[in-house]
Amino acid sequence: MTRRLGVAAAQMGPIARTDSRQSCVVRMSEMMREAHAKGAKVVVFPELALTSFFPRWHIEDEEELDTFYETEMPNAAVCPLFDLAAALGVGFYLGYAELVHEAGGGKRRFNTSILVNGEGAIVGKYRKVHLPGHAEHESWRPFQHLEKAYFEPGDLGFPVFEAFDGKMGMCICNDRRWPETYRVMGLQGVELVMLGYNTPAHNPPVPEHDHLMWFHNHLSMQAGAYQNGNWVVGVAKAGREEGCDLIGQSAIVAPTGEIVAMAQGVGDEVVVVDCDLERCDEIRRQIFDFALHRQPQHYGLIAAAKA
Ligand code: CDV
Repeated sequence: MTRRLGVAAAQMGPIARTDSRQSCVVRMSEMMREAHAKGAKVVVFPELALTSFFPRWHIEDEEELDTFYETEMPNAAVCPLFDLAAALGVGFYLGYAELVHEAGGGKRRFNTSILVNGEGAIVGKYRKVHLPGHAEHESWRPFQHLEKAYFEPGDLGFPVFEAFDGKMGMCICNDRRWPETYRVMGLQGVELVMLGYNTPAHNPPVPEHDHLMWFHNHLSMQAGAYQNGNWVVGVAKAGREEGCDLIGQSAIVAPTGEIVAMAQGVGDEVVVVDCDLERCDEIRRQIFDFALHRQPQHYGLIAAAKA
């Protein structure tokens, strides 16, 4: 028995600080059309796909900072993408910065992704749990990574959604490096984990790891796929963005841990794989049968607040 789902990794090249959301949506729409023509039913776009990766800048003016966030979804700028999805019958994963205005006048900020179905309706939402970087301006860095200042950790956990005739999960960038991310979704039977990333090729605190950035990217996603028996689609914003090199190598990983397709360059590029969601069972029954082999009485430390 097979249960096939055409999945597209829609890698994006750089987005300049002055690029409009509309121009990003035009690029994404073009890729959605290509993905559809290649048989895809769901298209995965990167993390923070509507703007340049703004945590690289120390932005003191709150009004200016707010311009990088979406206060509603969908909104006028992204409506053409939702409309196209509905017209083609293709769903998508989209990463964006979310600003929530609270009743008392407060603001909450999240690094968010949504899952949209083939009717153009939002069927899932995720807020990034693992925020890398730092909360204060650090002048020694060649570029900042202020996610800890510009977002709070997600408050939705790692939900799994019934969509596309399967069980879909989401995470965002740094989440992909943490085994707990996949395991919490694995325990809910996730079959396909979608994720977008912005990963600089240079890691200022540990430059001796720079040559390993590509390896660690794939290592994390391949381990997450194999150890939980699910597909992983990891999609980069890649290339030289505002002087900062971002890694590419967007990949689709089978539940066996094998990379079955990968982007070749660091620009806008669509990679499509016909994923058989039934293949999750191969690993879940034969290797990692959770019900049969897990020993959670020995795993308490993993969920303890502090080790
Ligand atoms: N956007 C990210 O979460 N980037 C991190 C970098 C800073 C290491 C990542 O894990 O790829």
